[in-house]
Amino acid sequence: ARADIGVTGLAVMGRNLARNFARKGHTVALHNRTQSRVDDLVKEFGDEGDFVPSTSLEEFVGSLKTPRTIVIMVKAGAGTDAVIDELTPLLDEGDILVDGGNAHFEDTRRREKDLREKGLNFVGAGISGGEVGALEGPSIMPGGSDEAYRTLGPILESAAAHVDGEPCCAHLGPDGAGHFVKMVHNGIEYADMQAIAEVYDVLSAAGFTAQEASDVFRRWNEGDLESFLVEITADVLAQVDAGTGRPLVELIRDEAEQKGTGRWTVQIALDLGVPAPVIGDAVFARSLSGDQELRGATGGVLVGPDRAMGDVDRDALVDDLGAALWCAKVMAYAQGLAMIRKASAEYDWDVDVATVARIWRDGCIIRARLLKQISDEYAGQNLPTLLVAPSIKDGLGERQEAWRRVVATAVTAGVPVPGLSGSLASYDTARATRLPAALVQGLRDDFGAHTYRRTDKEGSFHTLWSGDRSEVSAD
Ligand code: NBP
Repeated sequence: ARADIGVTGLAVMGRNLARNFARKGHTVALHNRTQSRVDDLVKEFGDEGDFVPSTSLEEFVGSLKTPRTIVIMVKAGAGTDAVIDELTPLLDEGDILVDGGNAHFEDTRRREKDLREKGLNFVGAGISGGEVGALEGPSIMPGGSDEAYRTLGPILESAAAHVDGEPCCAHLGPDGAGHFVKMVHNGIEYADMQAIAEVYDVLSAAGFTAQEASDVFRRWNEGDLESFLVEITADVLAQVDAGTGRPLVELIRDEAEQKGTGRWTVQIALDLGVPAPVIGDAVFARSLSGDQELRGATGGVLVGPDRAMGDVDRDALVDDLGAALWCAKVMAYAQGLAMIRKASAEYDWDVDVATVARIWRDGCIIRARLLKQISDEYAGQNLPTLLVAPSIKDGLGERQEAWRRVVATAVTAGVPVPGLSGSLASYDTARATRLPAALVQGLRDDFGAHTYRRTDKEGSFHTLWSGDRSEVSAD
C-alpha cells in the first residue's frame, strides 16, 4: 500500500481534485463505479503525477497507506450513502472518509455519528470553485474531528487555493460545520448573482448594450467590487453568439435553475430563526423566473411603467449602481455570516467567522476583495453583525444614498430589483430604532389574545378587545 489519499467518484469534480492532489506530489488512489472514468483519467493525465488506479473498491482500499484517507466525490444524497455503505466494511478503525460533495449538513451530522460509533472518522468537507477550482486550487471547508484534520489537513491545505501564502482551507469545527459553511457560501452566491443580474437589468433599461454593460463590470472588477462573479459577468455579457451575431445573454432563456443549496440555506435560516431575506429573495427570484404558468398569465399583461428611464446621466448611474451592488453584497454576507454564527452556537461548533471569510478569499465562487476586509474586521472579535464592523458600517453609510437612488430609479421605471431593494429594506430595518412590529403585536393580541409587552413597564399584557378594552396583566 503506497497511496497517500484516494478519490472515489471521478466525474468532473473528483477527477480534477485527484489531479490536483497528484500535482502537489501526493500518490493518489483512483476509483469510480464505472471503470472507464478511472482508465480515462490515467490515459489522459497519468503523467501529471503518481496515480494508483483500481478496478474494485477492495483493490482501491488495499492501495492506501493507513490510516487511510478517502475522498468521496459522488452525487450528493443516495450516491454518497451507497458509497459509504460499500466502503465501511473494508475500512479499519481510525481511517478517514471525506465527503467532498454538496451534502446537507444534517446528513453529514448523521453520517459522522454513525461512522464515529464504528471507529471511523467522517469529515464533511465543502469544496467550492467548480471544476476549475478543484483542479487549480479550491476553497475547502472541512468539518469533522480534530484527530481527522491532523492527518487530512496538510493534504487538503496543499491542494487548496492560497492567498498571501495562506491556504483557503481550515478546520471549521466538528461534524457538519464544514458543509453548513459551504451551504451558506452557496446561499450568498445566489444573492450575489441576483444583485448582479438586477444591476445588468437596470443598465439595459437605461440603454446600455450588453457590451457596454460588460465594460462597466470589467472596470468594477479593478476596484472594490473585484470578485470572481463580477469578473465572469464581464465575460458572459461580452459573449457574442456565433450564429446570430447578437449578444449571447439576449438569446439565453430567462429561467434560472437551481440545484437546491440556496433553498436549503433559506429553509435552515427559517429553522434557526435567522433572517436571511436577501438570500430568500434570490432563491424566490429564480423560482419566479421559471414559473411559466404565472409569467405567461401576467407578463406584458399587468399594468405599470415600461422600463423607460428618460435621459439618464450614464456615468452617475454607473457610480450609483456600483455602490448599490457593493451594499447588496455586504447585506448578503451579513445575513449569511449571521446564520453561521447562530448555527455555530446552536450545534456547539465554535466556528470562527474570521477564518470563514479568510478561506473564502480565493478558490471559490464568492471570492471577492471584500472578504479580506470582512476577515480583518472579525479577527479577534465576535461582532454581533458584520454591519457594525467599522469599515463596513462606514462603507454602507457612504453608499446608502446612491443605493436609494438606484432603487428609486428602478422602481419608478418598473424594473424589478428584489435583491437591491430587499437588501436596502434589510439595512433600514437594521437601522431602525422602532419597528411597526408593535402594531403586529397589537393585532395578534386582538384576534388571538397572544399578549404583548410594553415599553414602559415589565410583564405581559392583554387588552380585553371584545370587552371593555381595559388592559389586564397576562403574567
Ligand atoms: P456528479 O454529481 O454528477 O456525480 C457523478 C459521480 O457520482 C460519478 O462518479 C458517478 O459514478 C457517481 N455515482 C453516482 Br451519480 N451514484 C453512485 C452510486 N450509487 N455509487 C457510486 N458512485 C455513484 O459529479 P460532480 O459534478 O463531479 O460532483 C461531485 C460532487 O461535488 C457532488 O456532490 C456535487 O454536488 C459536488 N460539487 C460539484 C460542483 C460542480 O461544479 N460540479 C461544485 C462543487 C461541489 P458513475 O461514473 O459510475 O456514474
